[in-house]
Amino acid sequence: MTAPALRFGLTLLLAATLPAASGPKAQADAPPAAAAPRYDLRGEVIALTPDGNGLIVHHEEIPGYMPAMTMEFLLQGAKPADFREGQRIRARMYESAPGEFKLEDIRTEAAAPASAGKKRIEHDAFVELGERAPEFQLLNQLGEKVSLERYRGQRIVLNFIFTRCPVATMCPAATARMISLQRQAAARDIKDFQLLSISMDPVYDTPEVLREYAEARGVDPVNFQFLTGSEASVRRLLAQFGVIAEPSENLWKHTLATLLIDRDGRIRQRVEGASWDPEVFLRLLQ
Ligand SMILES: [Cu+2]
Repeated sequence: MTAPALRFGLTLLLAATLPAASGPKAQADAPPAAAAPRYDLRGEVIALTPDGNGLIVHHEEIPGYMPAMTMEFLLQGAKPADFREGQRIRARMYESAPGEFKLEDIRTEAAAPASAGKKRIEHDAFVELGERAPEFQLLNQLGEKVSLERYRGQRIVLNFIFTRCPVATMCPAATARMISLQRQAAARDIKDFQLLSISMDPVYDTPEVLREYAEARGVDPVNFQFLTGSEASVRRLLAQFGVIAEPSENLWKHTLATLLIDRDGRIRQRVEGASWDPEVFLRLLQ
């Protein structure tokens, strides 16, 4: 990854995930939009941005400029609402302002033809509400193997966090809500559900680290597990569940989502961010 590409990608995610923080830093060497060089881009639409003003796109490598990554784009000459998740696009990309990227001349492409590449794309495809949640093989905080299949017949509330998260309003707040959910469910005698928090930082978050994290917060492991696994399997799950995590000076710049998976393994509810109301899930679990 080239240094400028890394910096732009991170600045973009910082702006996207921490709106209260200062915006992209001015970069004196950024060219004005009209003169900015254009790059051919191919990729897949992951989602509309939370504010609806842009698209989150997983794009292929742009040789000599940027590696394959998932990032946000503003659109020139098209509306984000004209696109849907999973759509393949081609476009020209340019840096419209420091750390801000735009797509122009956007064309949709037919689904990739049957080829070696197709399997990978399907495997990483974003899973929508009502669809079956992707299967996974991970380890819990006790070092036990955990697969989604193991909980067939139960409801699952699932999110992604990492133990070193330094942003109080992000992972720490999300974990506090999961704990509150667990306690309120116990108080109301709600059964047959599991809380699963998958680490987006699996290299650091070993089962031992996750066990300490859980114990320090008084988590009852009977139905609340913290999961980790191989870097590749976690990256794939993040893509499938539409959660973005990119390396940054804060370790990971990331989005958050909490999902409810029903007894048949289908995604029934999805709430973005860390400030969700446990009551939303308690009502569905009741
Ligand atoms: Cu975090």
